Amino acid sequence: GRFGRLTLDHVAHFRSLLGDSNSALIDGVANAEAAADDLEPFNSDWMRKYRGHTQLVLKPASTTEVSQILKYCNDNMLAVVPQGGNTGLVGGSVPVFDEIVLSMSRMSQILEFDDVSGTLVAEAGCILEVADQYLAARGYIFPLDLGAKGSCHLGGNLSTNAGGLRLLRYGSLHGTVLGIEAVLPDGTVVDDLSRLRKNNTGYDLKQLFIGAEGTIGVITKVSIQCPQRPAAQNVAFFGLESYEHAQRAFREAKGQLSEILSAFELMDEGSQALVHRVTGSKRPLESTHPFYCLIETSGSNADHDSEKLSAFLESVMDKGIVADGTLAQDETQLRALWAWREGITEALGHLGGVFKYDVSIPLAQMYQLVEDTRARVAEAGLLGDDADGTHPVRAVVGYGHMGDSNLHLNISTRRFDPRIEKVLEPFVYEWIAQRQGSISAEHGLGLAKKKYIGYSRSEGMVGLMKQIKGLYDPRGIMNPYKYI
Ligand code: FAD
Ligand code: 2HG
Ligand code: ZN
Repeated sequence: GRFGRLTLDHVAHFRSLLGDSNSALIDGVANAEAAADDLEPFNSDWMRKYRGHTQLVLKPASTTEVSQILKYCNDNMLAVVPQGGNTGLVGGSVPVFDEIVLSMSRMSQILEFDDVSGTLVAEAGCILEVADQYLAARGYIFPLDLGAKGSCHLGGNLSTNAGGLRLLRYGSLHGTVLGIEAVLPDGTVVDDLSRLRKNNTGYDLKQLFIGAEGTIGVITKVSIQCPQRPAAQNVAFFGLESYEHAQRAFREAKGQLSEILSAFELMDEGSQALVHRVTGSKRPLESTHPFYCLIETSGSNADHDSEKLSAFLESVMDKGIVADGTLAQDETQLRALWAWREGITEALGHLGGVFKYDVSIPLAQMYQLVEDTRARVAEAGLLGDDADGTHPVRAVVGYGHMGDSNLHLNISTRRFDPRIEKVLEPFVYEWIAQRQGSISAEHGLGLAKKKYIGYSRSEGMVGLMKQIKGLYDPRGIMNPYKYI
């Protein structure tokens, strides 16, 4: 109600800014039916759980164009959803109603790289994998890696403060991002594109944009500190008899592998069985186990690192911590082992609807959430996976970034069903709040968790966040209905 309705005059104005081609603008205002197919990918999220009804997608090619678009939208009370690769998992990247989608896909250039300091500057629409390949050719690595790397944008990564598979080693984007350029809803360009690590002159405002999910402005450029690419990477995959054993293995890994440890990931048997069901790939170990861990090391000396990893595996097997394990012998095997972890999201997506809970919980209690949720779903009579849909839940599985106390609780179903959601929410959020966890470790709030923020943040904190939102976006046009 409080936003303006898009008219042909508005569209004509945007055409005058961006040009007439379909690569710059998709217009469904003039003829909704003719544009429906072109608009569809911008209206539907990665999980096909959230669906908007935008009639207009704008694809600016420069910061000036972003600024002109936002100023016009602000003046005319037109709501805007910034969109990167549209791989977000909380419904934040698609409209709720008919908000304009501002796609960053045409702002994808790598602008600068300093091969002494490792500083990369790129436009926000640059795809993560493209940036990483560019860096690989120069002996560097992007300090973030995740399963959606082939589609997600750097701007989207910053806006969600994505964590990914190697946060354990390279830290969060709050530490590695050196600067940003962003545009505020009134068209003001925020030039904070520092290339340096140190800058203690006033408030560090760029941090507000990291994890803001497009609610206070649009990130247009990114400057980030990239580490040297490790000369050697090794991967071990092992099976364990209990979650308690996984915790012991993590402690041993930190102690024995210390500086070369770059990932410690956990998967339960349920998650691996589903990946196997979808991919049909041969399982890495001879027999099944209740839990699996994937350990990656990144160092400068291949022989030294693989010796260390083999010694580690031998030691944890001798101590009875690990039941069985395997080491990747070459790059192909390394990728194949990673696929059992990285491929879970995609595999579950193929099987139907997935209820996702991306949570931080103190390690000692982390897997208990999966067990308690499974018991609850079973008690409610929903677990069973039968064809007629009487028991629509296929499996309750857990996996995630054990090294960061970050669990991904996934409930795989035949289709999204409100009966299941009722059993899961607010149960899961209450469970987490009782243990002082976070209801969103790395995916953000978006639409999915907006109303549950109070389980992880006090009223005072939410009040401060609302003040910030009001200051940066006083007319409330940026990604409305989401976040707070
Ligand atoms: P989008 O989905 O397009 O947008 C996400 C949010 O950011 C939206 O609110 C949008 O409005 C906003 N936004 C996008 N671009 C901008 C911009 N330039 N300026 C302002 N706001 C913007 N996340 C993790 O943290 N760790 C993982 O390991 C991980 N693995 C994943 C694996 C798969 C297979 C998938 C599908 C997702 C995964 N994710 C993971 C979710 C993660 O949030 C995204 O993959 C990624 O960070 C989002 O980038 P995107 O460009 O797709 O953003
Ligand atoms: C991962 O770690 C991603 O694989 C996605 O964060 C998790 O699908 C999920 O729940
Ligand atoms: Zn994750």
